[in-house]
Amino acid sequence: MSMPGNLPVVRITCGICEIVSRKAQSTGDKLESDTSWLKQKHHSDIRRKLVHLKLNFILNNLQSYLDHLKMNNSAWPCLLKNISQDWPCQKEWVENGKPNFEWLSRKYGRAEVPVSNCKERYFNAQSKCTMKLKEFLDYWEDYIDKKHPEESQCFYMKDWHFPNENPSENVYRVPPFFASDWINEYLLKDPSKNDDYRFVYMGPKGSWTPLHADVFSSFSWSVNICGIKKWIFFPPGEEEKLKDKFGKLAYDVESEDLLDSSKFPLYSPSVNRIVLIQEVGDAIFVPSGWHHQVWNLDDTISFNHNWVNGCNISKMWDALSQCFTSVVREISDCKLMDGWDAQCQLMLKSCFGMNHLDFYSFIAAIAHSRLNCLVEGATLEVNGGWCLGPNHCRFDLTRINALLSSILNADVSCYNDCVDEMKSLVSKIDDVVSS
Ligand SMILES: O=C(O)CCC(=O)C(=O)O
Ligand SMILES: [Fe+2]
Repeated sequence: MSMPGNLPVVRITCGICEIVSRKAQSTGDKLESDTSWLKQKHHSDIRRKLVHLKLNFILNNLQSYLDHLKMNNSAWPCLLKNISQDWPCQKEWVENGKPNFEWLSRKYGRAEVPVSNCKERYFNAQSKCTMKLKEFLDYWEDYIDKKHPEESQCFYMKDWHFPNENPSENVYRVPPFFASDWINEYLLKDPSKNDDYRFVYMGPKGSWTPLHADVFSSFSWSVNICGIKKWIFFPPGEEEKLKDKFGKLAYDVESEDLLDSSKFPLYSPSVNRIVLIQEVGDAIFVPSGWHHQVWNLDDTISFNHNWVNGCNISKMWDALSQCFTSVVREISDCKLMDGWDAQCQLMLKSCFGMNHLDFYSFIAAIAHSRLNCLVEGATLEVNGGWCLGPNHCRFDLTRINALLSSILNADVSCYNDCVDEMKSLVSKIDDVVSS
């Protein structure tokens, strides 16, 4: 794995390093090749973590990505180069490095799209509305013509389910690294669900996404076909230091408020973080549970998916269990009322997006498709037209069995009605995997 010499894009930094990095930039140094800052005493923690990483966060091929995952147990963000050059949207949606407003308006202008107002906070997110895509694109073009004035509105078109709404258009292809994606595979197999976690984001320079961790504790990936994004990642656990005295997560990690210890008592500039700059054609891999904040440093269009597979399914289960615990705590005073269990499941679905039975149906469906492949000797075609072979099916089944066995051992009462079905699935998997 070598680091391309002409790409001064990766900074691995703590809050204090941000200061170092700004200094280094102003003197024209390439910080990524200058690791002297790591020798400073206050970086011992980062240094320890980086010893085996050799500062390699830019990866050039599938093998380096697999090495990265193996080395870091999927736990570190990374950036993959040259992903979108063959995508039709790279040519059709972008002209001279800017969105092709005319093309996008003509083809998709009538679509109703979700838009966030980046200057209007709504609790810990941004206020949202819907617009016709044409209306958004007209606003954006005008904003560029006026040179992105500070005082103007800053709208960001986010979470447009483009592939779901345009199923016959193959404007991009899921990169092979991200092909094993149980959630979208499951949802797309059943058109009645009419849901997916595949999105297009379009935002002017200055638009941004507040600090958050992703739905279901999933992975996400994002590819820019136009523009530049700046990502700040916080390793799991560090977000505790980004909470205010009421335990509420910061909205903007770059806000001066964080430096006020009467508001954010646990914050210090040395909170560990990784900063990555994503340029055109770059894919960013966001690991499960890493909080992140994102800025569009230029007019940017990206494709994003959330995904779960055998590597992070146990994290999704942990997140569901944690959400269930909070629901139970919240309505514990009504425990003796009729229908309390059902009410907990209803609330779990509304705050997590799935209840216990939904989760089981999801992993059971994934297990059955893999069992079918192994028993029938077939290959499994997944999102992007990639095929998963028998070893991959075995890997997925092994992970599902580990999870189901731990759920059965923990005696989770919401599964009382399907314990027999779960046990029989576990033993079928054991039989097929060991044969
Ligand atoms: O690009 C953005 O503004 C946010 C993307 C994001 O949070 C993600 O892909 O997980
Ligand atoms: Fe995210």
